[in-house]
Amino acid sequence: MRRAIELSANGPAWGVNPQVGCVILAPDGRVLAEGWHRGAGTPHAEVDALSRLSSPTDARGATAVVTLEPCNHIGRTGPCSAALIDAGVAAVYFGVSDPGPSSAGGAATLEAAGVRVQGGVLAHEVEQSIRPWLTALRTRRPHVTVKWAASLDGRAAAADGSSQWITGPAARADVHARRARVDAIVVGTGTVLADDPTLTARRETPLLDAPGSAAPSTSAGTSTSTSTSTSTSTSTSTSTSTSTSTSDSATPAATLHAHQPQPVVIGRRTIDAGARLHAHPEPLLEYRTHDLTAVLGDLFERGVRSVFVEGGPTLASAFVAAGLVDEFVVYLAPVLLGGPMLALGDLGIASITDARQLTLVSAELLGPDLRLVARPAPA
Ligand code: AOF
Ligand code: ZN
Repeated sequence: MRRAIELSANGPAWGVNPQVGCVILAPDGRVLAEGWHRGAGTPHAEVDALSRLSSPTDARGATAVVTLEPCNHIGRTGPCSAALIDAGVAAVYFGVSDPGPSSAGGAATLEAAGVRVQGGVLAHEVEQSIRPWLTALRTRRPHVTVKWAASLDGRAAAADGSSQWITGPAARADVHARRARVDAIVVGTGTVLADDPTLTARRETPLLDAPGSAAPSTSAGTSTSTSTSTSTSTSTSTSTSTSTSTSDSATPAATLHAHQPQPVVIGRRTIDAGARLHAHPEPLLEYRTHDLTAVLGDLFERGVRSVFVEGGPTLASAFVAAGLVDEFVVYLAPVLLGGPMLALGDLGIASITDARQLTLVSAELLGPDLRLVARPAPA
């Protein structure tokens, strides 16, 4: 199962489908084939592994170890329960039950066909490896990560509103890597108007960090992007418009990651003021509402399973107040700003007894900065 989890990580962390890995073993324990899922519409891990056997007959009497319960439905591909039964597999070990209402039931189908089935193998490890996707399927809304960068005293901006580059290149590279693992980035209209953010997943070149090296002088930031914003359901947005803008040249050596998350803007003012996110490669989704539950529900219906909220203090506190945050990623820079520009807006907490309790998951130095990851404490 550890190997299956390892294999699963070869697939994309973003997207409508989960990362799944599968190992097929001979009765004597030899590995006969390995497989993993490469994204929606491609074969599931089990079918991928079966297709890599030297001979299809090798599966007879074999054991399949798969991170997720084999599916039982015809979706974009056929049911894996049937594929395993047809191949003659004698035993199936899996980590976590399929949370999908239509795809679940593979274990029972396998058992009914006489296959030995054991679930819950390294369940905790598998849960952690696909936590955002499982959260999304179980709650029927995308997994929500809220991110901010702040001074050591928790300020996100100086008194004049300037906020860019509080943290250093390592922290920024970490943000870009995390953007590349989610389906959408959510911002509020205030942030769009104030910061004119790019919100793409870029990989900073190591050269920028190397001591004594000058930043490359070539500009890669002159491409022009044209975007069409997509109308959301009638209750949330009616806007369809196009914009042309020049991409951010502040990071000349940045390389775009292969996957770009979809930008999502919440609030009225962007649309009304005509402000636009620039240099975004995907259709922009705009929601003229502050009903975050409705927004997340619509995003889920559109196949969005994970979002990264980079919306500034007002939007971040709205997500917190609504109890819609699964994870916080906070970057603290060793600077002091003082003043009122807090990283989080008002949460309506009058007394310390009402404080939101979190569990700190990790604390790590990224260059000169500190990255904290926290999750809501179990009730
Ligand atoms: C995957 N890859 O390896 C396994 C999955 O739309 P479909 O046909 O691709 O089905 C997606 C569902 O199948 C998914 O939500 C999950 O419940 C189940 N198992 N999915 O993408 C895999 N084993
Ligand atoms: Zn399947």
